Amino acid sequence: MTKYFSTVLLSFLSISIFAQTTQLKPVPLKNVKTTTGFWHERLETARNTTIPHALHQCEESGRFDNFAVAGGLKKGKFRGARFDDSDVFKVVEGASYVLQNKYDPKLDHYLDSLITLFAAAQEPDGYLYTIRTINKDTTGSYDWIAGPYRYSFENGSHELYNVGHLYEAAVAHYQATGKKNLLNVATKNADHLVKTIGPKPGQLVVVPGHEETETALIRLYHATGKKEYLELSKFFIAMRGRSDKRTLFLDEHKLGPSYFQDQVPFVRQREAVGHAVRAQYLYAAVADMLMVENEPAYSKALDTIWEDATFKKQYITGGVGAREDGEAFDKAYVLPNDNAYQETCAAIANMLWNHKMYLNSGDSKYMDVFERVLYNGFLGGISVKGNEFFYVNPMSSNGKNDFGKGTAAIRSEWFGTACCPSNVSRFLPSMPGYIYAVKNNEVFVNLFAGNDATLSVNGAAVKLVQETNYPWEGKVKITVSPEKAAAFPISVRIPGWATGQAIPGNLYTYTSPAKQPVSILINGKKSEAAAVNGYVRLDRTWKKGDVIEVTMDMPVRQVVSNENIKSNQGKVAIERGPVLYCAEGHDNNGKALSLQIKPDQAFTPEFREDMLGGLNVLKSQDNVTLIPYYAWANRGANEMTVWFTASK
Ligand code: FUB
Ligand code: ZN
Repeated sequence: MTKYFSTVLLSFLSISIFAQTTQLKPVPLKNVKTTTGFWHERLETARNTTIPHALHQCEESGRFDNFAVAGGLKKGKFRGARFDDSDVFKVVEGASYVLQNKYDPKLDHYLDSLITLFAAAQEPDGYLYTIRTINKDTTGSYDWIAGPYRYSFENGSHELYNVGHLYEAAVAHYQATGKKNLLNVATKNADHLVKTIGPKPGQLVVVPGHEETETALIRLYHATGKKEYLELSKFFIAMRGRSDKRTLFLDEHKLGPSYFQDQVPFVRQREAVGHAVRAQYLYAAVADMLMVENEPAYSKALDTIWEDATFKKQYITGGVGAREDGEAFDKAYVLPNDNAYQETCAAIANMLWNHKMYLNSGDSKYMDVFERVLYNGFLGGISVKGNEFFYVNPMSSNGKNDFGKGTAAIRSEWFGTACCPSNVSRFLPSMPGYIYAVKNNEVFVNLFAGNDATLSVNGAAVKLVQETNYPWEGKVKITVSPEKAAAFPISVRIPGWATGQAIPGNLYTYTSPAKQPVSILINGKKSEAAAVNGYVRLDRTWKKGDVIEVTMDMPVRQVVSNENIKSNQGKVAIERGPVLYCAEGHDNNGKALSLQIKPDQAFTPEFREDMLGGLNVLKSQDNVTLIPYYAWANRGANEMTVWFTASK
């Protein structure tokens, strides 16, 4: 790098002496324990099935052995693909959340044995990437993926992406156990990056080909206080769109630089483009950065990109990335149904991004998107039993054609490229961490799930007990118990679905958007507080055992798409509360695709305890039965559709 360039870049990075801003803080996962209901059952499934299953798959596929071989503990060859280390780190992250939910000495011990392998595989200077360490002397076929030297073909190699997941796992593990064995591996690697990559003379100028490291470095900074991690993340963000100034990417998808969000510097980006997981991990990292330093140019880019993604490029599930080629965002309103790509990882990335946007702003619209993805786009990615997955998530299926990376039209236990199952494994057990947020002395209740939580409000402990049968019923009871009687506001989110707005923007709208009644009782007495900006704010002196009861009417609603979405013209979808429904052939005499729905067709919810883990089906007079979209493809291949022809 020329002296001139390094000076310009250093000054670009150091203009960021911005004032600190006050954002919302999530309530640590350790302080929120699910107790009963929908999410409690899913967390139990994660603990008892998903995590053990994912660990087993990593073992069987050679992913653990790669660390043992790289560390000289075992003889053998590298097995798998260059991004496989990341799956192991993601599952360890998920297992650490499981430990945070409920300590399990066996799992703790098992993780320690894996961490020993990671430490062995790490090279003396901190570098960690099993494929290169094992194939040190190999040239030829490995060159194109790993590049001739460290970080030379970053997008192909995933060297930085992999260690990003290591950092996230390390922080989660440290929070779970208080032990630094994994954190030490992570910081040794991050210290190596800080030394090797950056704008100073003699350093490599490279950025992650697959974003993730940016957000992970900020998380590691928060856990360790080491400012250099934040600075390196800032460097990575600042260098995007300056590929002429650094190591070239390998354009394997021939989609050009926008595949990597590398078309122009981030501050000039205005649209959600390229690989959907990469893109949203970048946007999430910039939102993280905004929580440390208020940079208006970042906010402007982020807000505009968010509107582009949410108002024009999002499926009704909250899933994104319509296009298979490049696993990418397509053009505005191009959202096909049968060949929707909608990678499960992209749904997870959308939640992570929206949650950080929420923490920055306190705007409930981001939690509306989050909740939509949570119950639909995300949850559809894992089977009800917790051991089968979708990588690709279509909106309709004829029950025959292959649409995914797995077997035709059914879920798979694992994939060669296993980013989705490992991502589900880390996200699912982290869910309780998204239920609450606190800003100074104000408590925000954002999601509804049976749980006991302890929050710190102005330095004093407040216990909240939530009881609910959400998402099947719209009634939520919250018992508030501060240590001592104290005055503070509790803001309860009233979801968009309850106030007649399907989604922020006008991509999807209810055919009858009338507001439904929301009732609030405090200690049995009606509260006059109304929803403002998505929250009812209950500001009073709370004392031990005070009870808030929120009841939201949950009618079955028909949804139509913005007319620009060609694939949905003349079609309707059905929702109730946060849950999107679909028809599956199993419940409708083998038919789903040809079903029609009348404008006034009435559906009645019916709870079926025996079916697919227990759920509300919707039944109409003419015997059409709908199930939640998330629960499809759990009974073998069959027809399925979300969008129905609207009959007259
Ligand atoms: O490249 C790593 C992961 O594999 C990406 O996030 C997924 O989209 C898949 O390509
Ligand atoms: Zn994936």
